[in-house]
Amino acid sequence: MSANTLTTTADLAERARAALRACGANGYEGTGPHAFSARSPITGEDLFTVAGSSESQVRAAISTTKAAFPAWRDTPAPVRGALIKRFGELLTEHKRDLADLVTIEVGKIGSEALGEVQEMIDICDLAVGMSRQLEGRTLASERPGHKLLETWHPLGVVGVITAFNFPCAPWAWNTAVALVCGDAVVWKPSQLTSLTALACSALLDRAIADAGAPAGIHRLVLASSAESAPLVDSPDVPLVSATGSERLGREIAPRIAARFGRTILELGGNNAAIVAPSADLDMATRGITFSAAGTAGQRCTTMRRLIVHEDIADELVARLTKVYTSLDIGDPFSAETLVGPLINEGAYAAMRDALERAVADGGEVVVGGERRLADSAAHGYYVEPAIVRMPAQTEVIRQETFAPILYVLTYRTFDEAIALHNDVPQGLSSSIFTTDQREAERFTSSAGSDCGIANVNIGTSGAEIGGAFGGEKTTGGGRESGSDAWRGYMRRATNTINYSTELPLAQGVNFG
Ligand code: UN1
Repeated sequence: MSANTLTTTADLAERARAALRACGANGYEGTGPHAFSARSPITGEDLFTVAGSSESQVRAAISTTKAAFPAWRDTPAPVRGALIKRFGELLTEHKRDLADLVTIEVGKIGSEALGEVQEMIDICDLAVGMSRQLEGRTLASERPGHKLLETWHPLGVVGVITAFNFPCAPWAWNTAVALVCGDAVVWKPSQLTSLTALACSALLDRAIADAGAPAGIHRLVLASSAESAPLVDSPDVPLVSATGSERLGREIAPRIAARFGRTILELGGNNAAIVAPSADLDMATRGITFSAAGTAGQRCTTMRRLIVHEDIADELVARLTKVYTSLDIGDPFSAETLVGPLINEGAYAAMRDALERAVADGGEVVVGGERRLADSAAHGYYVEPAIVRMPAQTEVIRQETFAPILYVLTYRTFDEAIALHNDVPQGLSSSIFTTDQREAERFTSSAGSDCGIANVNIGTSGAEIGGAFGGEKTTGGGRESGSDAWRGYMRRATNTINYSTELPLAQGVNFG
């Protein structure tokens, strides 16, 4: 199949049904007031109708998970880990089915779709290990014969809200860790990617049955944002972990804060690379191209800004332009394709609008920006990734446009580069290409990048699951995935234990 011959909508629907069947998902097609269309950005056409969830079904999911929680909380953590081990096996067995669904619903190319499923498998491995290592600390007590320690306990029901662009990995980062921590989970995915969610949820249900875990510890709700309100507002959901836009964060964070609930927020990114004069330009060109044009610019970690030393800017832009011109754009099921479609017309309109604003601000579109394949797919939005040279970091650059636009700015001094880098509202991912150790160290120091992720000589996207994932400022401050991010899914208790025969009070207080 060539990148220009698109898979037909009928084939996509058949392939989606087959993958769902293989994963054990049944009874998902339906009509009624909450039904909506599953769609593929490959043709931009509807596949079939999916029965959605109503607000009362969301409430029921919260009640079910709440009722299942005590038994799960009381299950030893390594036994909880056995469920995740089984889930990881099922994900491995169905890797291809799940990747097919990711390609059908998001338009990701094969290796990126498989990579997303691999992230799920990896987090399962990590979570199984974690299940034997959920640890607290003992601390020095000021009182003789006293022990001071910290213990960590499951929280309850965790609401997991995920975005279309990574339809399964962020759910798995949250869910594998939350389940090992003894929590129950209600998942609300983007309605744009409900099929991937149905398949993942069916596999988790099977793992739950195989492991003999309580059936109600996980529920999937395919509800609209409005119908999902109880997940945000219910005091029965002590933690909401949400991935999505800054707008989503602004909408839900104050509501959850108003009931003193907790959040883990992973919102927008406006990720940049600084390219220093000493950079290995071959490596930089490859790293930048994957981060900026890969996934059609639809990762929260996508590189959106390039801050290049003025002496090498022309050469780097020329190299990138050459690579950009040869990128295969088209059907993500084609083996040659590197850039699949945007998710929908709205994403294309946002890209056009951003390019127009950039040009109005004095920008020059060096390459890309045009629509492709409109003749083969009237409703599919394939675009050429764009590079735009800008005279200054204007307002349009300071906003996240979820499309493949790379804005190029130049700098003269390293201080200027860092200042430009940090002068945006978002703080997710960042990178520097340099072979100068002083610059690399400064970039990763407290006086360097202000982001949650700061890389050296690799791009901004494609993080491994072993590290904590998330960012600062309007990115929301949450951390998911590896390191000690598990602590966010548990509550901490401080215990003071007196094993002496006296009752000394702290701070030397005398009371009678
Ligand atoms: C996202 O786009 O929401 O670092 C997550 C990366 C991936 C995760 C992206 N591991 O690009």
